[in-house]
Amino acid sequence: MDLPKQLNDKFSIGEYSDGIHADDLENLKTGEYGYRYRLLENVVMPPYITPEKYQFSRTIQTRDSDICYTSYPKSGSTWLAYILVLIVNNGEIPACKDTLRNSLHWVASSWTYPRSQAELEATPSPRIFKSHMPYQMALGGDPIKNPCKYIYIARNPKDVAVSYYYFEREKSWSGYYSGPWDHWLKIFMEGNVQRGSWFDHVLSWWQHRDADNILFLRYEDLKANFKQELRKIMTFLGYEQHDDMITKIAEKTTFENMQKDNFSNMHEIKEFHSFFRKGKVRSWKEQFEEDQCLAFNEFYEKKNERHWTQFDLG
Ligand code: PPS
Repeated sequence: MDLPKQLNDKFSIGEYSDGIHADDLENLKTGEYGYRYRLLENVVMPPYITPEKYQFSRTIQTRDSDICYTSYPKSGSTWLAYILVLIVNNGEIPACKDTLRNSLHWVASSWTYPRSQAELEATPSPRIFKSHMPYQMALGGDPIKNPCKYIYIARNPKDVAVSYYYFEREKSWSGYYSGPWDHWLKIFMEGNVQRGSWFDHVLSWWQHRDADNILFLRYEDLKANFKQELRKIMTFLGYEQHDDMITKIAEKTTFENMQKDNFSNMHEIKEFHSFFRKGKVRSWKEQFEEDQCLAFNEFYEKKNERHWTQFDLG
C-alpha cells in the first residue's frame, strides 16, 4: 500500500492500525476473545502480513550475500538479528543506522519494517532479512533453490507459548486479544495463533537443516554456550573469527544490554514496551499449572511420534 510519506511515518513506525496496515480487510477474521488474524496458504497469519506483501516476499530476487533469519515468534529472533548486524559490521553498530529495526528488512510485513522494492534493490550487500515464515512460505521461494543463507532459531515451545501470550495480549495487531492463559495455551497447541502451529513451523525447517544454506539454531544453546554458537554462525556465514570481536558481540547482545540500548530495545514502537520481558530458559515454570504441563508434554509426544529429535521440554 503506497501511503503519503507523512502518514506512513506517523503510523507505520509506532503504532499498528488495521485501517493503515492490514489491507484486504474483508478477509480479516476474528476468533474467540477478539483474536485477529488472516489465513495465507491456510496458515494463521497476522493482519499486517498482507497478501500483496507476502507475494512480494516470495518472489524477491535474493543474492548469495543475503542473510535471512527466521523463527516462530518469540524464539529469540531479535537477539539473533542483533548478533547478525554486529557480525556484518565488524562488531559495531552500523554508523548510518539509528535502530536495529532500520538495519533489517521484513519484506512480508506492511508494518514496523516497511521496505519498497526500490529500497531493497538499492541496499548494499550483505542485506539482512527478518522472517517468521514456515519453510514452505519462506522469503525468496524455496530456500534450497535460493542463493540466500537462512538461519532458523527454535526455542522450547513452552517458553514460546508463555512469551507469545504476553506479546499478543491486549495488543492492536492481535485485535486486543483478551483471553485467559488457558485459552491461549489451547489455541497455541491447536495452531490457531498467528503463524500457525509451532510444531509444524519448526518441523518444516528442521527437515531441511542439513541443506548447505540453512543453519538451525536453538535459543537454549545460545544461552548455554553463546561464544560457541556465535562461532558456528560466523563459520556458516564465512566470517573470520577474532577473539576480540567475539567478546564484543557477546557483551553487546546480552539481554540486559539489548534492553537498555536504544539501538536494540525498540523503544520507537509503542506497544513493544515490554518486549524484553524475561529472556530466560524455562521461565514457563512460573506460568504453567501442573495439569497444563502434563497435557502439553503428552500432546507434544504425539505430534512428534514419527518425526524428529526430541526438544528438551524440561
Ligand atoms: S518476535 O517478536 O517474535 O520477533 O520475538 P523474538 O525476538 O523472536 O523473541 C522474543 C523473546 O526473546 C527474548 N530475548 C532475549 N533473550 C535472551 N537474550 C537476549 N539478548 C534477548 N533478546 C530478546 C525476549 O525477552 C523474548 O522472550 P521472553 O521469554 O518473553 O522474555
